[in-house]
Amino acid sequence: SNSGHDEEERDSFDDANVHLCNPHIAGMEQDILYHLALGSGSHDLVEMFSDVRYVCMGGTPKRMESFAYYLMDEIGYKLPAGTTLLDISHMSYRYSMFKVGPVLCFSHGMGIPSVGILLHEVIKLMYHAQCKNPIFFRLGTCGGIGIEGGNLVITESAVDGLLRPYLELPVLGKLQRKPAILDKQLANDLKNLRLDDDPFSITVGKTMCTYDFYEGQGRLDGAFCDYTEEDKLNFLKKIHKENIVNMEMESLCFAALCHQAGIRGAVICVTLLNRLNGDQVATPKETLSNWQEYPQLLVARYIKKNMGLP
Ligand code: R2B
Ligand code: URA
Repeated sequence: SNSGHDEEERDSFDDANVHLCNPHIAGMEQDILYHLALGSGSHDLVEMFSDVRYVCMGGTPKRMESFAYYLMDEIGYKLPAGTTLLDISHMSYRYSMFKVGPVLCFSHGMGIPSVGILLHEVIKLMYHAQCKNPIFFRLGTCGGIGIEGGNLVITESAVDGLLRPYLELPVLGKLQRKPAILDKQLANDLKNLRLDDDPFSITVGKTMCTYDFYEGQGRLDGAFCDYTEEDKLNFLKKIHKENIVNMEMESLCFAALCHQAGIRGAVICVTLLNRLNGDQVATPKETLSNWQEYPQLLVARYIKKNMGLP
């Protein structure tokens, strides 16, 4: 059965605020955002976050911290002399969070359960803080399918390992399905920001989101494997024919929860390898870190342009 509000319901929203599809929150005395180490009772969330317009998330705390510093340069945001960026969620020991003017950067960990918990709390944070029309970005890594390492993929829509375009979640003993729809306009706007001398290509296509990095992505190099290289290649070629151009582990949930909340979202991933040529991530660390700056470069370009900065 389907869940969440439909197009009609969302179109009836007459303001830019983030609305929760949950009648219980408004009646709560306080809401504790446990994994962010924030709360509507303990913090003035409007004072702290109402200016947020862009929410950027990626797997690791370090990458999101360096993205925050990079953004600071790009948008000309200055910290008071002698200070450093604060990890606002450091007390949670779960996720990291850095704020640079209108941009909030989070780490989301690996996989659907981790990004899902974060999204519930960040969407509620947007609601409590009365943020207007925030845009969400996931900046990540992925395995390319027919795309060499060091190139960008922007997700047009996400599917699960059975090629189904929704997130399926057991709720009260029944399977609930949330459609994994992303903003096509936003994906194309991002793609159009590519400059001729960028060292990467940009492909807009479908993303397969899996529950595992090894067997779940058809790798031959996990601790277990009961299929052949031929089985693997047949599958990868089959999904490639269906315009699936990469595999990663969060897009399905990211797309589904953004869509249900009526929030525009985009998933921008750099390929670490072409899965048609292998399974191991063998590229030197130094090169990998350079590649992981490519999604950041593109998203920073989008934010600058959107803010009306040169
Ligand atoms: C991409 O990279 C991680 C696995 O290495 C996972 O979080 C993902 O989606
Ligand atoms: N992340 C994934 O999920 N898969 C890959 O192959 C590379 C990065």
